[in-house]
Amino acid sequence: MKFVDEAKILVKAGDGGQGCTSFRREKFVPKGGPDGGDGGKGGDVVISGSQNLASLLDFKYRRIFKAEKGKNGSSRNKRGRDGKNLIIHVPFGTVVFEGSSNKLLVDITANQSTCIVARGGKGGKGNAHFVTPTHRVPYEFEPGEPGEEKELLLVLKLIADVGIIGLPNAGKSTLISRLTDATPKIGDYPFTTLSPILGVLREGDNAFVIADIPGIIEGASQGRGLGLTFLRHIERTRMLLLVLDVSATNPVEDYNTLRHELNSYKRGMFSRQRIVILNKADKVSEEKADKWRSALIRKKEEVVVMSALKGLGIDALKEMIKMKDFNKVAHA
Ligand SMILES: Nc1nc2c(ncn2[C@@H]2O[C@H](COP(=O)(O)OP(=O)(O)OP(=O)(O)O)[C@@H](O)[C@H]2O)c(=O)[nH]1
Ligand SMILES: [Mg+2]
Repeated sequence: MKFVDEAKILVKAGDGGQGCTSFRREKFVPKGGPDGGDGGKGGDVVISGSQNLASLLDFKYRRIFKAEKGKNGSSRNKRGRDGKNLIIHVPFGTVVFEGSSNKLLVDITANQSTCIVARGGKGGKGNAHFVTPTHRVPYEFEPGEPGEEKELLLVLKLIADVGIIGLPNAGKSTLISRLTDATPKIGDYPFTTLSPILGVLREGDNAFVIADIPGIIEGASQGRGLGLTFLRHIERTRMLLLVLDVSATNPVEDYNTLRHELNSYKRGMFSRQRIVILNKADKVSEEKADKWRSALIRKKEEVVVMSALKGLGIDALKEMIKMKDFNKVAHA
């Protein structure tokens, strides 16, 4: 399935129903008092989080969402029926902005899973409301109020505990396939992964949602490559796994690039918990791996040397993820 993480839609809440002008008809009374009922309220447009959705793809095909109008009032003081609310289902992690002002309307999470984004119009008053002692035969009625109409920008930020980040071809997808139940595409070329992938790592009673995103290159924070668009998906993770290819010319330089791009994307992105992974250790000598490991330890990093392809060091990494998360909770 194609992954879509941004969409623009138009929402229109229902207009209120019109009030009614009518007079009672009774035997021997040619014109009774006014009995025109009020119009019903227009339906609201509601955004609601759904477990079953993982992308905003549906919004590529349908962009206009209208809630039902309120019904008009009728005689015998009958109020028109209210319009039905229209519920738009979005994946958890969707942030909703008002298109015209860029104002944040709601961030759909488990804590706030629904929000009215456009309010239906009030129904108009029927002529029964306009009667006074000196105005016994009122013909006045109100039209319903129009429902709100808005352009919305939906932006999906995946909700994951751990984010995997690295230059293209470093072995990120191979790693998530080792850590979780995910089965991503793996290829011996850069930009194999074109959209984020989620997997779940179960460790005893703990479960971590892990996100693998497309590779980051120098300049990603300025929009180069695919990086910037996808950095938003690791914006909210608690922990980062920085994957470096230990057989590259200079893994420490790659580390510096990642650090720079993350910090330029958003301040504080690099200050969260992280583990640096020197991957593809099967391709280099032990001395070489040790050299880069020491260089990164001098930068105060916690480092795991491993081979995602051969499955070496996976258990140690799993343990470290669990311990780090445990420590964080213990110190919170
Ligand atoms: N020798 C060796 N090769 C590996 C290792 N891990 C991954 N590879 C290979 O490196 C290549 C890239 O792996 P991917 O997992 O697709 O890398 P990626 O970081 O997800 O790449 P992009 O999605 O393009 O950014 C594939 O050919 C993998 O088989 C490893 O530990 N050792
Ligand atoms: Mg990949």
